[in-house]
Amino acid sequence: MPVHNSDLEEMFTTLADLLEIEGANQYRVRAYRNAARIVGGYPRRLADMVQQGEDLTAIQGVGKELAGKIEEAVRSGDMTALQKQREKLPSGLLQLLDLEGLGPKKVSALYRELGITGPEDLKEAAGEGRIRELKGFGKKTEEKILHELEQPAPHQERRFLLPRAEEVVGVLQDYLRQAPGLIKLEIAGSFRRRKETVGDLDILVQAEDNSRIMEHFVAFEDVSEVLMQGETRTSVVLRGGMQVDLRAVPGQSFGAALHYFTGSKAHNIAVRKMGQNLGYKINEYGIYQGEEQIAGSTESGVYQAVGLTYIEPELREDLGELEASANGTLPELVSAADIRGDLHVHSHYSDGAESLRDLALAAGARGYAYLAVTDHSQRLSVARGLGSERLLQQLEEIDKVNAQGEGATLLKGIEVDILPDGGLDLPEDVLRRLDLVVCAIHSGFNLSGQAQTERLLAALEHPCCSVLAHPTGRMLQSRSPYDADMERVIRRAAERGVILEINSQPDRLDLSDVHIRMAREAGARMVICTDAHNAAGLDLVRYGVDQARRGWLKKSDVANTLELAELRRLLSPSKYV
Ligand code: DGT
Ligand code: CA
Ligand code: CA
Repeated sequence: MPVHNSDLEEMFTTLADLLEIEGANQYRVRAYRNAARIVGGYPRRLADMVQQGEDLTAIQGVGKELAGKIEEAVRSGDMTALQKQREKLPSGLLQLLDLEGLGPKKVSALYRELGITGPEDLKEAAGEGRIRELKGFGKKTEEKILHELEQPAPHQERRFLLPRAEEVVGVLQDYLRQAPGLIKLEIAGSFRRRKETVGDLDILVQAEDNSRIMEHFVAFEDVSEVLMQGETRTSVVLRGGMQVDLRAVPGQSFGAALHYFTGSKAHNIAVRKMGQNLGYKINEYGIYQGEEQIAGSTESGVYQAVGLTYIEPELREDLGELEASANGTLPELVSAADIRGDLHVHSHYSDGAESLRDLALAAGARGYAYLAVTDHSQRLSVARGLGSERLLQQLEEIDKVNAQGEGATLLKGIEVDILPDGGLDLPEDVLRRLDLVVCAIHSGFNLSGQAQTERLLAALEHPCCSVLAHPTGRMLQSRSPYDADMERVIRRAAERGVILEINSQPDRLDLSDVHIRMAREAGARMVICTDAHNAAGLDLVRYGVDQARRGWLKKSDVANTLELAELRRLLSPSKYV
């Protein structure tokens, strides 16, 4: 059974959650959270490294103990430490973590102070008004909990974040390529369109012998259920719940099928309509005029047949891309190679893993010209946020690292908390000493729409605010965006010259594609950042780039495609208006 990096990440996260609920030493909890982040963001498959006998302690942040746990998990599929911790605590507690607004700290208080062991107890206690008495909870929280518990479990189809889907694709693709007689293989569907979550995987093959491919596919070691097996289509469910549809098509239909199964459905329907207007019939096998197939072996042939130029998969949502293609106004989309640096990265001064020098070197090794160090500010004490004094020390060290001239140039920054009233968490005279000030909300997610909007607008008025990070606060699959009027916020940011972040963390991807378009239309500048907490995290930038592409961004829309001197010019005026 392949153990993916995301499986390891989940194990360490659960271990940290359980320890935190139990009230274990904060230091241990944090160590496992860091472990989760390291394995989750690691660019190579740890399972392969274990199998090849590589030394895991060579990975930054992985010591002997962690390496042992990873090896155990890869070999056995579980961790003894996690099993033990599971046995210690009621299993219902983990379910509580799924409720919005309940993190391990709150669950810990519920368990240890009120003896709540699961959703049933929680409902009872909330009904009796006992939750509001607890420190850190209030009447509002209690009402919210009750409300959530009373909702019928939402009938939600299960979706997977992109990195999770990529892991599966990586292993499965390698496996399928070993199949006898395989000619071509492409991944289609929402995965190819780079949507932030994927419902199921759609794989297309051309093969000499379809049934042999299908046999090979269902024999994949991770298949837990075969939903249907046919000559041209087979669907399976993998361990972990992901469905994979495999379709085999002949070469003369490969382009038409790739187009059809890439979608989106709305895009397909619009293209088909264009074809119909020209008197053609379009389906997943080809484009036909009467009985004769006039296109379909290549995807670009499909577009050409209906009078369009090729449309990138990220744009295929029927949101104007057909018109733009017909008019020759499709944007030349930004690409990962255009990115010249990262403007939102954490070091070991706050909750990151890396030293300043190592960050500069890692960024340099990626070919970046610059990297802004933006640790948390003091208010975020759980992340060891910096006060003025430590920030000033950091600035001195940045000067020293830059003076050595190795790697990328470090820029002086901070990820400063936006306080509930919209003020910033550090004095203005300190902020003025920085190259850029990344402003973000990390608490008070539940303010009313009006209060939250005003808070964000107030932050934009601050003379030092250069970037608004993860502007909507959404966490995919776990936290809704704040209640705020994003249209107003985006418009004001554009007017003030404040840059809006596209945060590349795969569970954030914030701004969303919709807000990116809104921002582009408002004339706002954007920046694609990783919010990395270790060097490997810099790789996540590609998810942000995908998101930017889905938002129709060109290179010139994205500030961190600029060379350093140009970037400095862009950043400095905002400090002095
Ligand atoms: P997902 O899996 O929910 O993340 O999203 P998709 O886009 O991968 O959707 P999926 O797997 O249901 O189908 C793959 C593609 O097949 C879809 O993007 C477009 C095409 N398709 C599916 N059903 C229809 C349909 O009824 N009409 C048309 N024209 N195309 C369809
Ligand atoms: Ca799909
Ligand atoms: Ca599908």
